[in-house]
Amino acid sequence: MTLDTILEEIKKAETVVILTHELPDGDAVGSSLAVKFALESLGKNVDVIIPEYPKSFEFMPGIEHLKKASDIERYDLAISLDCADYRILKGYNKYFETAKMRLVIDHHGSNVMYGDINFIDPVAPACCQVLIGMFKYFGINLTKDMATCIMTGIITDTGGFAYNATTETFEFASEILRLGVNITEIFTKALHTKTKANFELSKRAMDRMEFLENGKVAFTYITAEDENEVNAEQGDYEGIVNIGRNIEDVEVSIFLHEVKDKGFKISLRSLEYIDVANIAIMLGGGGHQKAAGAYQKGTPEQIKEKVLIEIRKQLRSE
Ligand SMILES: [Mn+2]
Repeated sequence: MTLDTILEEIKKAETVVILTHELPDGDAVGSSLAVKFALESLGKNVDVIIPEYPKSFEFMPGIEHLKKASDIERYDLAISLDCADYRILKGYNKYFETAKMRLVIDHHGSNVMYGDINFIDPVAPACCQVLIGMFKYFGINLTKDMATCIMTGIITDTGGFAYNATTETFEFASEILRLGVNITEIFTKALHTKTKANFELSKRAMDRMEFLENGKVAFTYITAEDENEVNAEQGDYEGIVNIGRNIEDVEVSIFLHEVKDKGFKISLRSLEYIDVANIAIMLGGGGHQKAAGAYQKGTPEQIKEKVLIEIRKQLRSE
């Protein structure tokens, strides 16, 4: 079984590096820290390379140990978490490529299986949830710190248990309450508290919001200039895509934000029947049925038209 092979590789490795996708979210950071704690409990030497992360995650245990880079040239084992496509690790993927063994753990159905070993559970609403069963199988003792990191990933990726949560999600939530994990703090810090810059960016995004296709599609964007003007930091655009999705009659929300050298990151959210993963794949990205993304170059107007072409195909077949 894959899990036995994974445990064998972990046991063999002396040096381990953990990597995740760019613009790391709560699931990326949470799963990385949880795996670090778990492997350290097995006596491993573990580096997590996450050069930048949103300030709102500063409450997470172990976050002070994240590294920007490493001196180790060749790790025994590299683990990629929450990262569907290895191109996303760009800039830091040298640690992945040079490692003696490469392991991919993820929950994206669109994962391209770029590891020597791939463990993908597309039913899990967060990569963090994939870890729960894995740690149990390995006999790793769940600590309060580990559980806090895992829960942060689950709460952020499910929008506070609203999307794709499974029975296992709630079973785990009940289990970790007994460990004394402060779920309220996770909700408050990782989900509810918005930075002032996020608020200012949201205002601009709302002002620009357009409703298309008889109100079924909401579209908006923010530019690098907007982010500069409000002194935005990484992650300050988080959640803006949901503003459109939460409006009456809207089935798909499209939100663009500019990313240096890459054009715009397109974030897509759907409510019921549109499969945004499909749309993202057509645009060179990926994701889940109701939450997906891709990068595109061009003006917001040009990108909007491209996305609309794909959305219309699905609206027509409804
Ligand atoms: Mn995730």
